[in-house]
Amino acid sequence: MSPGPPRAKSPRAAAPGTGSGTAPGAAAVKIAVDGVVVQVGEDASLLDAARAAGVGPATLPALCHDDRLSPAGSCRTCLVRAGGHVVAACVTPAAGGASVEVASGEMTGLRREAVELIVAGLPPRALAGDADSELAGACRALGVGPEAARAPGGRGRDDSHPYVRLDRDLCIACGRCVGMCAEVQGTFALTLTGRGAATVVAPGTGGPWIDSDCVACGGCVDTCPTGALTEPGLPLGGRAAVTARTRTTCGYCGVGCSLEVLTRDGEVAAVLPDRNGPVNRGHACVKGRFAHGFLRSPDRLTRPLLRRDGRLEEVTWAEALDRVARGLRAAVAGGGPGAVAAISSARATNEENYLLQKLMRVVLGTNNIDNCSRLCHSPSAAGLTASLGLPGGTDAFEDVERADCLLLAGANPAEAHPVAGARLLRQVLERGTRLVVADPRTVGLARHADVHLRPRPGTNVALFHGLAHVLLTEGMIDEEFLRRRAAGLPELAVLLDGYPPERVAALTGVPAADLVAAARLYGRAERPAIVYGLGVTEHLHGTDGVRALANLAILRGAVGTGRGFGINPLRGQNNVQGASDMGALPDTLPGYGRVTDPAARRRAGAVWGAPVPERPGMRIPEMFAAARAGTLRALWIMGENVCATDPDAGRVAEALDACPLVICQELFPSETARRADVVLPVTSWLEKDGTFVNFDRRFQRVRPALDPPGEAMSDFAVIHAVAAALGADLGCPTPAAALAECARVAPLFAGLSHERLDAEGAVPWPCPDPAAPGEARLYRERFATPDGLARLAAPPYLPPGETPDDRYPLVMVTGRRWAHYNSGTMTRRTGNLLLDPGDRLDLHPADAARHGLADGAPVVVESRHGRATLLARLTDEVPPGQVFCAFHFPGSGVNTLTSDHTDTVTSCPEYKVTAVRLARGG
Ligand SMILES: Nc1nc2c(c(=O)[nH]1)N[C@H]1C(S)=C(S)[C@@H](COP(=O)(O)OP(=O)(O)OC[C@H]3O[C@@H](n4cnc5c(=O)[nH]c(N)nc54)[C@H](O)[C@@H]3O)O[C@H]1N2
Ligand SMILES: Nc1nc2c(c(=O)[nH]1)N[C@H]1C(S)=C(S)[C@@H](COP(=O)(O)OP(=O)(O)OC[C@H]3O[C@@H](n4cnc5c(=O)[nH]c(N)nc54)[C@H](O)[C@@H]3O)O[C@H]1N2
Ligand SMILES: [Mo]
Repeated sequence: MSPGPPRAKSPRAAAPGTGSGTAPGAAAVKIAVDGVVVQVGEDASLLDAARAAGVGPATLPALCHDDRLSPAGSCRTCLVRAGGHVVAACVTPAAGGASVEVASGEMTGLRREAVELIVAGLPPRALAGDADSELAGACRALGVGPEAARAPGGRGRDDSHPYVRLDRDLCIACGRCVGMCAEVQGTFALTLTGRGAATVVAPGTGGPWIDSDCVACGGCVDTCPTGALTEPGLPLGGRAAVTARTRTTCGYCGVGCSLEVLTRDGEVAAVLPDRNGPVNRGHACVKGRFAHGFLRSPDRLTRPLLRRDGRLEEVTWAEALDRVARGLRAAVAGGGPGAVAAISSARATNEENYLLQKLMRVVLGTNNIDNCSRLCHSPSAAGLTASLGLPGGTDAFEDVERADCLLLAGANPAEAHPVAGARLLRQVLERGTRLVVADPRTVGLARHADVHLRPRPGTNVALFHGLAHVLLTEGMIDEEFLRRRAAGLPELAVLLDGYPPERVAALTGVPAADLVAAARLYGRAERPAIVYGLGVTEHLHGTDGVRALANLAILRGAVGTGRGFGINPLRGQNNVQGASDMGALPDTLPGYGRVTDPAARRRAGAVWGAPVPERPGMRIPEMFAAARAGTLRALWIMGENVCATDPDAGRVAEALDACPLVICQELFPSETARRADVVLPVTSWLEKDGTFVNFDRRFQRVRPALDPPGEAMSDFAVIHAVAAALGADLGCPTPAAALAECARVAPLFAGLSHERLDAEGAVPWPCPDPAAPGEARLYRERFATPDGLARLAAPPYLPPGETPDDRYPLVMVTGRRWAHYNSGTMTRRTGNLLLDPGDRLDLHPADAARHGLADGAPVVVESRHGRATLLARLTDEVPPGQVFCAFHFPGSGVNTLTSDHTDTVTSCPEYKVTAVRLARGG
């Protein structure tokens, strides 16, 4: 990732939808565009006014303009007359003029001349018959023929990158691509080089595009008006062949970007960001935008597989389902309902998760169901519920953007949630939001922080208590709020006596002065917000970390009041929030009624027409332990690659080998599928119908853009088919019917339906009423705790489970890199492999020197649990004594290293702290 220089504030301080200022569309100024009167916002331009009056880009081109960017006013193709002067519409405020002349012969003539001048510098192919660029459209409308493009060309191409193609001859140096990269993506990878007519876009690093800082968000391709920048699936002239457009929600991370999928003859031509997407607003990242090549990978599963004589063989669906049904029945007959368990999928839809938990509870009679939230943000769910009442973030992302101070703890959104990360970066660079980052590594937003706290991994609780200590001792707390709306202050105050900055410095390694500076930024802000990630949760004391972090928001009265924007986890998978919301958890039903609560069981049981088992089921680590102990006889895994992503992978493999029946629903022969007894081929997010819930609790629709490959079926259809093979009917035959039924079980979702989402786009929960909007901001009146009060927590700091010693002297942190996704089953089957070819071990040059390791050299990493081989990457992003790696290439064996220590409250693995030693690889 590129750090990028801090830049001056953009003149477009109130970009559309940023939540501050008047949007150009808000009614304030009246203006007549060729006699058509429109109302626009005070800061709207004449171009905005013309567009509002229905004047499109063909009539009034604006070749250097993009709504997402600050206006440049350099190309002169949007000339209009206002107040007696000829002006560039894109940079002239509408507020100054009562009327504007656009379509007159004179104005059209001026614009034609400006366009002809630009076109004269381009070769004929810029305007070839099928050219579908913005420029070609303008030329057609203005009557500029292909003969106007007569330059010889010859400046060459850059085809080095898998997703971005540059034809230098078509570049008009409008700067839009440079603007997207800087202002929207925040990567600053591009520049304009050369002089005069020879000016052309190029990576700032020089050299080929593939070696640049580009993170392939696609913004440059998206904005290019000429076809100089294109993507392989959609070259200049490619749009004509597009046969369908489908609006859907991205199936990678939890940001929930709205995407438009363009298809041609049943294949994806391109995936474009939706300009009206509530979270992404016309932006996307390398995964959602480009990483769809896995769809047609030759090893995509298209037929069911059954293990016979130790080998997986292709069989019919009937044979596979028969084996599943017989195996499940035998398991229950031999060991009772508790002998079967399911791991549901945070990659799958709400409706699929709903259906699987219903089958487990109603047909098989067990609460043994869990999902990867266990490995991820289960401490958030537990901690936020205990502190505030509900297991989700407290505010909408738009609100977080209005904060004047951001505390970003243990999250690297620049790589893991790039669209959100870019929005946060923009907030810091353009709007001056103060930034405190708590992360041992100097990556992503940490480079732009006012204060960067670098705690030793596993010491968050001490760190957050240290911040709270300073808030308390320096009087930066909201006493009125604490009196009226919170409980637990006296106990916390006693505990915090023990966390003065000097002691916290000793525990965490963070200098006392930095701690005080950070506390003052957060403590004195008017609207502070906390955003956090796995660096807080994936620890032995992850839930304590979440609660200690929530304390800060409560102490400041910055939650549930509008005077600050609470505490917001950047949930990970596309639908991890939803999988839990739907009750794919061992202790809660859809909508978080507890299985131990008779009223919640009655309510669900009444809708399902069957009793609900009351004993909480097993969590994922307990399922593996039970399998190894021989008491779990069937494990059904829908879309989780446990052999690659669960910790202490050797022990996971033992568990699957010991379990008599392992069923795996997958797209690919993953590490897990290869150990299963029955493998069922399923459809991906681009081929299915339903909904996802994103990280700020928004339900959004998922719609199929493609037909399933071969005999693959949706998870929804597979679960129904298994139920049928067991002789049961789950009801709700369609995803829409499933969400409607869930709305009857769960008051939290009672107002939601596919119909409503189709009409409204995105609706956040809680949403108890079909006629009222969902609650984007929580707790305005009271907290959702039993007594309505926020609960300050006072857990003491306890050290992590893994500690370095003489034999394992280094601390390894694991996490993410931008180009790959979790176990990489999907992204490794796309062009992303060219962007990041393998797992690397980041280590400080001082540690590298001590071990005699050069950059790029193979390095063997050993922990108390396993051994992995990676390539060394020398960097001072990590401090001496720590190393970092991702887990996107299962072959490297990273998760054989991680331990079985888990959060004491939720069993979330301690992925962030493993003691290791290094040796030179062969
Ligand atoms: N490109 C990409 N995007 C993804 C994913 C992916 O695999 N690839 N996965 C998705 C998923 S499932 C998830 S859950 C999210 C995760 O998104 P994040 O939570 O942002 O991801 P991580 O990189 O695991 O961890 C975040 C940071 O925690 C820091 N950290 C480690 N230990 C500590 C500590 O003790 N204290 C503090 N304060 N910080 C610490 C690490 O240095 C790291 O920078 O990303 C989602 N998005
Ligand atoms: N060392 C280390 N390990 C970690 C973490 C870490 O920070 N460090 N983070 C943990 C976290 S936060 C998480 S969330 C887990 C993620 O762990 P997993 O959920 O195991 O990760 P994925 O690679 O997303 O695996 C999902 C699998 O589902 C398949 N799939 C995709 N879409 C669908 C679908 O619609 N239906 C079905 N049936 N299958 C589908 C994919 O091919 C893929 O194999 O990893 C955890 N593991
Ligand atoms: Mo996750």
